Amino acid sequence: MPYSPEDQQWIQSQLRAEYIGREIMTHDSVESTNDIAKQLAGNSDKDGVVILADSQTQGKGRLGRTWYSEENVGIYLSILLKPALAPEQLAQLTLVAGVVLVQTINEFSRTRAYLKWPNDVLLNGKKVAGILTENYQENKLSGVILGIGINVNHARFPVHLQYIATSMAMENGEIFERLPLITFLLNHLDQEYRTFLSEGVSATVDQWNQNSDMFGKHITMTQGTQTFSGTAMKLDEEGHFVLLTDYGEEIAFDSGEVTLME
Ligand code: BT5
Repeated sequence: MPYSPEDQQWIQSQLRAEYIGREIMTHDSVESTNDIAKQLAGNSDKDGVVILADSQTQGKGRLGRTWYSEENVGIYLSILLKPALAPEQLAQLTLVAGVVLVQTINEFSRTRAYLKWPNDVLLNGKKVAGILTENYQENKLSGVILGIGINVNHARFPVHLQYIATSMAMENGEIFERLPLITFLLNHLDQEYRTFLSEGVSATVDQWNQNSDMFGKHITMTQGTQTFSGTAMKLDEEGHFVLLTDYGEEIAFDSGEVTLME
């Protein structure tokens, strides 16, 4: 079911947010909630607005990839944030969102979710949620769009995703209500985001390290045309991903794609 006006009111009534979620806009089907948030970027009073859709016809992943966004069963939302962040902080904001996202899923799921760097949440090794952070810059205006997709009640996935994607329902054998997940997510994101702006990323990094099960595992890291293999060590204080290569060299990455080898 698409979100009703009552659903929107209920979400709004549950939000304690000072910043994120001061305003919620719900839609049935859209191309991409990130794109709608971008269209609002010119309005100075839309800082912290949340765009929530029941389905997306052109949901976006990173690097031109697509996000499968079936109706009724998922959460697809984007948040418009106005303070301009340096590119370094943009990657850190993905970590902030990741920590809150994994905590939200674990609040409701009996099967424990873990973070996979840089922007995935996994349940039993399959992707249950993803984050897309985009910078925008237009007519001297700049800011960030934070997009979050969660597979909540999907019963199955298209063939091309069936071995890599899962839903909270598939891993727990039960159906979850979307609205409490949404309000938990937004309330906690508001808190973490404000802490991040005032105190920096260090508390987030600690939480991130505690909520990932990649460390100590053998991985390959692909960045552009280069591939490195070695052991995943941790996120360092700035949130860079530290790899100990098979040749004994430590390299810190600020972007890249990780493939688990075991
Ligand atoms: C992401 O990209 O994981 C970012 C996903 C962000 C989606 C949200 S939904 C609300 C907002 N509006 C948007 O338009 N987007 C955001 P990436 O790491 O590039 O992963 C994309 C890859 O994950 C695809 O190439 C598929 O292999 C896989 N995939 C696609 N749909 C999936 C799904 N629903 N669940 C799990 N994996 C999926």
